[in-house]
Amino acid sequence: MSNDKREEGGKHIDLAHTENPSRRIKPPQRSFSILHVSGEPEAVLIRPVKDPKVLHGWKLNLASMQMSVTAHTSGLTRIRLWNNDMSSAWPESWAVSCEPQAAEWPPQGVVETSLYVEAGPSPAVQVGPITLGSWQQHPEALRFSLDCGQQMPRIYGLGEKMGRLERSGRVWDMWNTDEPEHTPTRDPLYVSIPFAMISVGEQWFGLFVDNPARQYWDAGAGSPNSLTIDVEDEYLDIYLMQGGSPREVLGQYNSLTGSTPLPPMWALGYHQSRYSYAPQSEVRRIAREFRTKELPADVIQFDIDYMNGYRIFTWDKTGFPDPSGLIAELKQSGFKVISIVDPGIKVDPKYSIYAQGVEKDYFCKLPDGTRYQGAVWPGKAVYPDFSRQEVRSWWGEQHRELFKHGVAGIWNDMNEPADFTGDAEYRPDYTVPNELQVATDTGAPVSFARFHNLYAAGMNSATREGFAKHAPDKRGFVITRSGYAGLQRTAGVWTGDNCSWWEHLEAAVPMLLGLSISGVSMVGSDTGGFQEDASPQLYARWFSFSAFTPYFRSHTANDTRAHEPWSFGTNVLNISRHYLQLRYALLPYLYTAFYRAETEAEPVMKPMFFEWPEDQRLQELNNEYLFGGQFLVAPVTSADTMWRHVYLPAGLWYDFWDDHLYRGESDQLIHAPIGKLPLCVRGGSVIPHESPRLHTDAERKGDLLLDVYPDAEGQAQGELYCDAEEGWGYRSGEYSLIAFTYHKGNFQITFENSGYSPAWRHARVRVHRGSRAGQQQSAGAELSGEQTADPLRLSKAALPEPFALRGAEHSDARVPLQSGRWEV
Ligand code: MIG
Repeated sequence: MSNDKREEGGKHIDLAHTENPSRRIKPPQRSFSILHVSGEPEAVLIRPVKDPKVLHGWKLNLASMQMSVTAHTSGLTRIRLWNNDMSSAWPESWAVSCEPQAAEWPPQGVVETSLYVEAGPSPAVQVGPITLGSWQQHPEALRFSLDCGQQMPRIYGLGEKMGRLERSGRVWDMWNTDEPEHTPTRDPLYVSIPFAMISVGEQWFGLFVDNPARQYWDAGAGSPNSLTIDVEDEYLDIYLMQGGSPREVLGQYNSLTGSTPLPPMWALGYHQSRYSYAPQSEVRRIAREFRTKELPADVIQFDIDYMNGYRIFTWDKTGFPDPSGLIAELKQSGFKVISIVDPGIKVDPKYSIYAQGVEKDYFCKLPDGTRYQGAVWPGKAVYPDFSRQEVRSWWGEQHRELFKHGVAGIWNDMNEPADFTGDAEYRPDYTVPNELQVATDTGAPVSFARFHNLYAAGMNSATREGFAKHAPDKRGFVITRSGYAGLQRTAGVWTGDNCSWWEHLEAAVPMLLGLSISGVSMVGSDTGGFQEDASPQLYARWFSFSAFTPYFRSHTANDTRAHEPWSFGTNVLNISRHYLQLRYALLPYLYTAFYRAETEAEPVMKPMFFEWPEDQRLQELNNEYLFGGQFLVAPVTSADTMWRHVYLPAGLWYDFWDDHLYRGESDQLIHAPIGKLPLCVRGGSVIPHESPRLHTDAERKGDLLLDVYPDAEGQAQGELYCDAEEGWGYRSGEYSLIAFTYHKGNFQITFENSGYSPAWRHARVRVHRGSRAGQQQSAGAELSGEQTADPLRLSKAALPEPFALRGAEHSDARVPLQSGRWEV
């Protein structure tokens, strides 16, 4: 694959890099030719409905290709195009976990727009205002377009990308890449999810192109009313979705690719990491600091230096002589361990994993049958062939070495896969060569060019097999750097090597939102930034933001200043503690959001347009979002900025810190000194929370807390999900789902499922009345007084109090946590 590259005097020149300061990658210039139909449609599985052209299942021969179209009553259409003489099998789809069942016919109402397939020299599939067609071919790729006629689509999704939440006007590259320089136009990064939500007028569609080979998505850059997609393979496997809202379209996508499983509760706690905490005395010191400073936290992560010479699944005998003892001791103080795993296996005949893999023939090979050797941290390395079930099981098995000592979670890094022998300048080539082959279980080898984006998927499912085998009673927890569509079933994603830059804090918001609406609910960024040294102010702002993201971890590189909550002085320590306590207080709320992520594929972090698709002001809003369904978060992402502009959509909104009431559909300027994350609660909410603990294994004290924020009609509702917080009992009904409703002084609790007795016997119900006082006159006033002199000098006492219980008007009642109705 040549991307603006040429050889010059034997030296490899990357034009994209040398000629364009942003190193923006353009798809290769190829001249495609039109695909023609030869002959009549064959195997017509057509059932006409209103119009004879409305088809159900349909297949025809093109000159050199075949095409099939299958429509489902659910609003999902699948279109496949394949080469008659395709040399090898398709790589298995690892994205689609369950094929939709053949729909009943005639459709039961869901498909409102008819589906047309125009047979003719240039076949086209038409759904409402959308036409899929212009099929073209080239020896190296296939191309097609999605055309929206006279309308300009808005395009969302596409997974982990830099830049705006609304993706149109650019060409996007789907090619998993170890790219540490996340500048605004840099693309691709580590994860490829070729799925977009497309809004045309008031209608919502989804497009998923299920090909793990490289894809280029021209999202309205060439022509504003269409998308043109090049896939570097001999087949196309396309799903077109149709729904009444973005939520419905995402639901369709999730019904194909699966949802994010409920994590164990501890994984929602705080994770502390750095490259690397080693030797073990350093790990102990970190754990101790958390406890002496009374900082809630659940996890310490072990980066690559816990290993013996970067040999995967080994321990450094000098630095970590007693992993079992260490991990048991950490457990005493409420810490779990997540350890990093890389795919590259050191070439060392004395290293048993290498020796076994060689003997069993488990590593990727060149076409001439020799084992490919690349290089990663351990020096020369080989890469397991994760396309094979046998290899995945073997890899899963190796986790025994980690789990037997008590490791609780796995962090899969470098799985694009990165290869240091590749081209470090042109990062998409910083990987194993495309000529490599994976053997697959079909018996037909597939070139790495066609498998590349699935490599991490294979590694992640192998990790899951390890959990299933060696820790079957645990839910397990996997966080990955790379992945493909459907990755949410096996892992969460952290967004890789950002920098301690304000720009990267700002970029993290749309980046995490893009992943969230591409099916991945468990997402987070390196708090404080990975490369470079955070300033106290940046760390404090990033920390408060991350407390309101699904995966909450601080991390930093090996050559930077310390990035622990106490590394930036007392003020930042106080701010960090405050947000840790808030995070831990809200764990019941967050856990409930994750229950909805598993059962209803509802993203935990949601862009604003997702909830209010009709509000024009929200269509391109990058810097506000919903956390769960009820908190609006508007982080401050620039230095020395003490006020934040926030647009509030329809409804009634409560300032979380002082209960100030805002009418919706309004612009607000909210006071936001360093210690204050602008946060609003949606009127009409009941928020379940609890007294913060130091870690999630600690005993619970006190009642369940239910804060009620009535809407303009005096009503509110909320819910709480609870279970054993670990293990699989919940899948067989051992959980409770409790609904709360409030209406003008009446509070009702309904156990919709009562398979698990909640830890709380009572609930304290506090009804907020909202404060009419000017915002700056309440809690903010104290802050502004202090921060005018020095915004970083923020004493513990001056931090805003959560849930506005200081001074603000509210009522307070204690009720038993059981189904019933009370006056509050
Ligand atoms: O190329 O294991 O993104 O989080 O600390 C660096 C060392 C390899 C990259 C990961 C980063 C991790 C680091 N790894």
